[in-house]
Amino acid sequence: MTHSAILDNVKKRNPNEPEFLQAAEEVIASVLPVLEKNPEFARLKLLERMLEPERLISFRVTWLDDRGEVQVNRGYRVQMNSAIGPYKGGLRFHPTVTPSVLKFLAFEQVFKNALTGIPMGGGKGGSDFDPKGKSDNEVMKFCQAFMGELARHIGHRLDVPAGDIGVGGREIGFLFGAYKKIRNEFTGVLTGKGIGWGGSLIRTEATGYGLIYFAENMLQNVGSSTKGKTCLVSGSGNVSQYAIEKIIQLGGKAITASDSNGVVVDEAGITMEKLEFLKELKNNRRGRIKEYADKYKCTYLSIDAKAEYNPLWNIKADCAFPCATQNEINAKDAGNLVKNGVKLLAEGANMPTTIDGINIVLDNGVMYAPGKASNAGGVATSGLEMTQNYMGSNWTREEVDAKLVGIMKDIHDTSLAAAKEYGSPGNYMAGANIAGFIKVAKAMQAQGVI
Ligand code: NDP
Ligand code: 2IT
Repeated sequence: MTHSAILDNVKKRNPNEPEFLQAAEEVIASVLPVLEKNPEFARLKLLERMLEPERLISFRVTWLDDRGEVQVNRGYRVQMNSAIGPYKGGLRFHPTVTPSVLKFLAFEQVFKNALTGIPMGGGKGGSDFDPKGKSDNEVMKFCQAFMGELARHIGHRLDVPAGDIGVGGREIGFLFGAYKKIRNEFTGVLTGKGIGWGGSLIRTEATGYGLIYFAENMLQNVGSSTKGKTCLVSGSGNVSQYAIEKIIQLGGKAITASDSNGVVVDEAGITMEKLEFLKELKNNRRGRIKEYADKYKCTYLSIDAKAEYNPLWNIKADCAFPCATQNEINAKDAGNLVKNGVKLLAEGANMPTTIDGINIVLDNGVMYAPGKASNAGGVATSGLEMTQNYMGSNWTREEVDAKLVGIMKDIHDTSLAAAKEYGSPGNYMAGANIAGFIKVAKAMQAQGVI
């Protein structure tokens, strides 16, 4: 089948799922040369099979808020592909969560997890529950109700969820407690657990650190490094915080952070001390980023979600690291990045750049790393957490960090090699899609038509 025939078919089957179709379109275009070289993959309809979730679970979540009012949310788990290992991927709690969003995330997760070299299949889940403005007690009540249903569908050898937007250490704790109570077993059914009850050192830092390790590999590949580079970072959550930390540690200068309301531009550079304030503000007080601008007297730019472009991507810099959410860089933003001299765009978020945006940066010679390669450090370290749980012992901080550094280099090198082999030298997007696809395709081929 041609690119457009496969894509048309996916469109017909998933008519109201723009995010899923966007993720699918990018991968289909990248892997066509593989299907041409391996007609057996095409005959077995491996790509078509990968585009269909093995299982999609949707359930009602009912809970009582602090006023005693009944609240009704929707919960989901998309079990996308288990060819190379148990389903693995995060849970997202955000009002924008829909089956389309979770299917795009689960689909990308399959390729990302394959790239890590750790045997993990792909999945994603979550709810339209909005943790913003909720008390700890309400978040706990919701997590317990959510796990009340999810528990029957997951397990440490079956499906191992973790965090994503709106799900951090607090939520994983409540979810784990609920699972343990329901199933009466202590297993590594979730990752991102606390240190002291099954968690791995470095898991909290891993996505952000891994992103900057990946970018460092890209820069070193062209004889440069992070040192001295001015960097734009979006978001102010888990991924952003540790991306900023690693940029500082490698001698770069991070000058922005944001939340859904606005952007702070700190021309002097975010220091470790300012970053501690940001972590306290976001993780403990759960406040808004404007407080940072007020405290450190720097520029604050409001974000208007309906505006043509995001002011964050219209600032002079060398590198850009989107770490907030999907489609935060559109074609106009991509044009602004190019205009402002940005030479490297590496994605911490999942699918933060639209297809038009990607084409613009690639056409203008910007080095571009897709999230499924550059943000894979988080799930890779989740894989290391699973391994430690299975072994029943723990690695040190240095051991886990060294493994993370090695995995990011491997993903970098594998993506570049696959891109070259299939005729798109230097194109990390093509390379990551191809390398991830081949790994999963071979496993599916060996396991028969199921
Ligand atoms: P957090 O919930 O910790 O932080 C999310 C950040 O993004 C917040 O600053 C939030 O601002 C902002 N944000 C969320 N939605 C929007 C939106 N619609 N518009 C503008 N800003 C928004 O999440 P993470 O840091 O964990 O995740 C960030 C991204 O990284 C996501 O794309 C996620 O899928 C991806 N990722 C996460 C991994 C992980 O290990 N956690 C691993 C790999 C990828 P506000 O507070 O205003 O909502
Ligand atoms: O998008 C992602 O890779 C994550 N949210 C992390 C998933 C995981 O299982 O650690």
